[in-house]
Amino acid sequence: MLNKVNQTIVSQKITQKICDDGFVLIENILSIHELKRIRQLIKNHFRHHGVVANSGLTQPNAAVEVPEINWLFYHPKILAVMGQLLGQEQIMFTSHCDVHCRTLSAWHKDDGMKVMEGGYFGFPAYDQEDCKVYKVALYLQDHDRNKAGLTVRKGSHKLSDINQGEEVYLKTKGGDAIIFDVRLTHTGQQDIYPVEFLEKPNAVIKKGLNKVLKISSQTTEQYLKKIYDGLFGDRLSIFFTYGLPNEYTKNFAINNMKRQLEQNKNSNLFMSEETKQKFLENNVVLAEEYFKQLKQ
Ligand SMILES: O=C(O)CCC(=O)C(=O)O
Ligand SMILES: [Fe+2]
Repeated sequence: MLNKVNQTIVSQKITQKICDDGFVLIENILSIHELKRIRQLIKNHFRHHGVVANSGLTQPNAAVEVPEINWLFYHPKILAVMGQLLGQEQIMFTSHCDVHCRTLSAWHKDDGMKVMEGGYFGFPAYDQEDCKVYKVALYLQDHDRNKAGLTVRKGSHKLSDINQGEEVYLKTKGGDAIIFDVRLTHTGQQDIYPVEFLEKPNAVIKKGLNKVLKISSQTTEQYLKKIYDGLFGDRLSIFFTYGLPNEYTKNFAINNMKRQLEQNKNSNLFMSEETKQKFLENNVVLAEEYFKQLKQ
């Protein structure tokens, strides 16, 4: 157990690290029991719901659409870490939550610059110090022996060019959390094969099927992805976002919610009264207070 002085040193270190590098990795934030529970809830959800995206399934606006997982958003350990990173007890929950199943990814930032004019902040906010909007990424299985977890570009939350910044692959175990600045350049699993030793066989199979059976490489990729998904299991992940209670976080939340609604093709904006109460009890203010303007 850490004593109080050591705890303070650890928390100062991670607060400095997220400011400098744009990300931190916190091990074992969920217990094995919690991990099992959340995996089951998400698997059940994707049996009948979700939006087809990035070669897999995604559920945007999961804070509203999947109320069964709301306990995660006021999980004591997650709130304690967010409070430390944001440097104050009162923080804001943005209502952003995307849940993914078997999706692929490419280098991007989550500041919405590719989604709308000026991005979710309304302008490129790479040099703004008060802009502290941090995303929690939970990968719900181990990624310490494959390359299907999160890769980030260190320090890139201060840079607009997505090709800049040292590439760092984050070896996570199920139950760990990565917390990163939404302006950080990052990518999830980019290739259909999640481990390096399949790179060559994959290329040979693709070429062979393409040449001999005249199957297009896109169709081949779809078949191979199914096989790899079957072999390596469902790759599940959850992303949700908090920030300092200020204009940056408010604008991020409102504009990000527009994107989530667009993807879901609905206008479900608000969490339940019970969930709201839980947040308030934990000193978390809700960006959804500002969503009234999104009502049609
Ligand atoms: O697919 C992944 O692992 C990354 C997902 C991601 O970056 C996102 O949801 O913004
Ligand atoms: Fe992202």
